[in-house]
Amino acid sequence: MYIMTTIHFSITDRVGALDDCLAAIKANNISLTRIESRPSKTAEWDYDFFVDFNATDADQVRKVAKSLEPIAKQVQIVGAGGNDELAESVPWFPRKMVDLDTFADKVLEMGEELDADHPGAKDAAYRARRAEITKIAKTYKTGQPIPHIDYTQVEIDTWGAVFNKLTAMFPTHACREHQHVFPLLVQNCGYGPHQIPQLEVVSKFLKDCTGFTLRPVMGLLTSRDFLNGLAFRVFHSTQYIRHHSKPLYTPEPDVCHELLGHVPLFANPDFADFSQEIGLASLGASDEDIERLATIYWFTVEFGICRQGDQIRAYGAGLLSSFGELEYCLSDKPEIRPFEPVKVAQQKYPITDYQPVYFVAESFKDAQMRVREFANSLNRPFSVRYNAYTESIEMLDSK
Ligand code: HBI
Ligand code: FE
Repeated sequence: MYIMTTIHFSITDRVGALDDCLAAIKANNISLTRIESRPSKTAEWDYDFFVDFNATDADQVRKVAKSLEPIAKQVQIVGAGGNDELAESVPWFPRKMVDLDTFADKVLEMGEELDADHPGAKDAAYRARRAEITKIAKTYKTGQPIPHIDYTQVEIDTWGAVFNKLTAMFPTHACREHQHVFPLLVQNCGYGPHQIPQLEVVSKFLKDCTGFTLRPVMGLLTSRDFLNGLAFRVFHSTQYIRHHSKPLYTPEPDVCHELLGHVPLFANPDFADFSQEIGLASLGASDEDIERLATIYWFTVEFGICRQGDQIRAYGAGLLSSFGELEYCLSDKPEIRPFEPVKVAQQKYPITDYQPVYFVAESFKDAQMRVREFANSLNRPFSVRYNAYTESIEMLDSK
């Protein structure tokens, strides 16, 4: 396994300065995969360089850094593929949209290997169908249209059962942003009880609304990969559907959860900004900070509720796609606390039961501001910005 590495260094403008640095790297028998430069923010006429290469081991990474030290300034290992031996460095993160292609075969659970308690675990035909659908995600590359799926009648009936149950509750339980977008999805994206909308059509719609796009995914990604995608306004979406024997239950994300729960909110500009804010904070974050950000994601994008006038409504996709919990979360049974990221980040939560605690956001803008403040308090040696024109991450001043 190669270690995908990024090293940063600065040089003072002089003829041949970069050449010397590249020669030092070459002396380690390494070929670069990318090099980026920009005028330094810290000293006039200095230039920052970011070089990427695939190292064979941690030792090689350290050697390259060492050999640059005498001839460059501020030599820093920015990313080393999450390698533990280089724990002092910043974990690797995607810098360009195409870097997301490397997540495709890193899923935690795959359709072919369902847990024993999954409703479809003993259904060979269901497992084969899952494998057929997840193959699309496995081979998908940035920029391609998401292939069309001809859903079977059984699959459509499952979707229809979920669709009818949930849409009956949206007027009284969903936040106004969700309710505002839903009719547009019916008009433009084929939402309705008699067909399962295609990801490609939905992705194009979202792109027009907020710049968010969908990317097919085989199953659960690691928190780091999943959150990193949000920095690019990319939402990883499953394309398969839950087992027909239990239409109102799924132990994992499926196309009902994505399309009915997540998609309507990603069409809202404030919510899109909020989600990307979590994504940007996750780039190169430490494992502990990823855990904190994943918890914040859990209590907002998945299980968030918000104040709207004198009422409380659901905006989390886990709530909006669950018939039982949507009812429960607005009842007087769970505990409700204000959305304060520092506290939210420490909250323990069950994954399979209804949540005992929910956090109320005052608005998506307010929540975004609070998350930004929280992100600034995390210890990361640099800050990042997304450049939508080049679909890439720019690294700002080393802190
Ligand atoms: N992966 N495909 C996928 N979908 C999710 O909703 C998802 C994920 N990985 C992690 C995750 N959600 C969250 O629970 C947080 O850990 C970010
Ligand atoms: Fe989800």
